[in-house]
Amino acid sequence: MATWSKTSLIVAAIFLLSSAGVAHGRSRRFVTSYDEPCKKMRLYFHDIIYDYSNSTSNSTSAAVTKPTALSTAVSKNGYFFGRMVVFNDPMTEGKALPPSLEETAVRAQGLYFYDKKDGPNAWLAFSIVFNSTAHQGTLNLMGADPNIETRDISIVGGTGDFFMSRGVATLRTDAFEGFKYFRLQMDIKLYECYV
Ligand SMILES: *[C@@H]1O[C@H](CO)[C@@H](O)[C@H](O)[C@H]1NC(C)=O
Ligand SMILES: *[C@@H]1O[C@H](CO)[C@@H](O)[C@H](O)[C@H]1NC(C)=O
Ligand SMILES: CC(=O)N[C@H]1CO[C@H](CO)[C@@H](O)[C@@H]1O
Repeated sequence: MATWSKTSLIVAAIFLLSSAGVAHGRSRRFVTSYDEPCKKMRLYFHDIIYDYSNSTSNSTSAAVTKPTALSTAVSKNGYFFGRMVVFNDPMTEGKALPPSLEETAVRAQGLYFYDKKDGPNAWLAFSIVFNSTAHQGTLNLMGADPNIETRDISIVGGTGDFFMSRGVATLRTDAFEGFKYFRLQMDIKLYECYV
């Protein structure tokens, strides 16, 4: 390494960057722009929770924990402390539910759990999986989801078309029907991405 000239290091760096850029069959440029997002998308996240009355095929999300002794003692209105929900939810560009809940070009796959003793304060970790003509790849998101009107979670990375992407997603609850259904508006803003 010590014997490498500056020029050969630069040549190697350019080679590595350009091979990443053409990895998906087209030449792309990596942009880092903290003032303005290099990419913006609005998607709606539909969480259709198995509520023991809807048919199982209508549900894309389910609680995977039983209430703990602590949550039974302190939680009200079903916001059980420690309640964890695993989902494989449809995501859409518009607000309407898609015709098929199981087969959409964009999915949100992951989990959330309630982390407040007496209210709907959650923590989210999931991937947005893109399988469309526009995008192939994933974005990985995580962060605190407090019970306030808009909240930001981190986009910590990506794969495929979103290789090495990072940014922020602003969430807003757009519809809420108790423990049966809720819809989140997600404004995805990438500040590091290939364009
Ligand atoms: C489940 O979905 C099917 C198809 O959309 C619908 O016909 C049925 O009424 C739904 N069932 C419930 C309980 O919502
Ligand atoms: C992606 O979509 C195609 C059809 O458009 C489907 O055949 C394929 O199984 C999907 N892949 C995944 C991983 O869902
Ligand atoms: C998404 C979905 O189909 N939700 C339905 C679950 O069942 C209730 C009635 O039991 C309907 O009101 C929801 O629309």
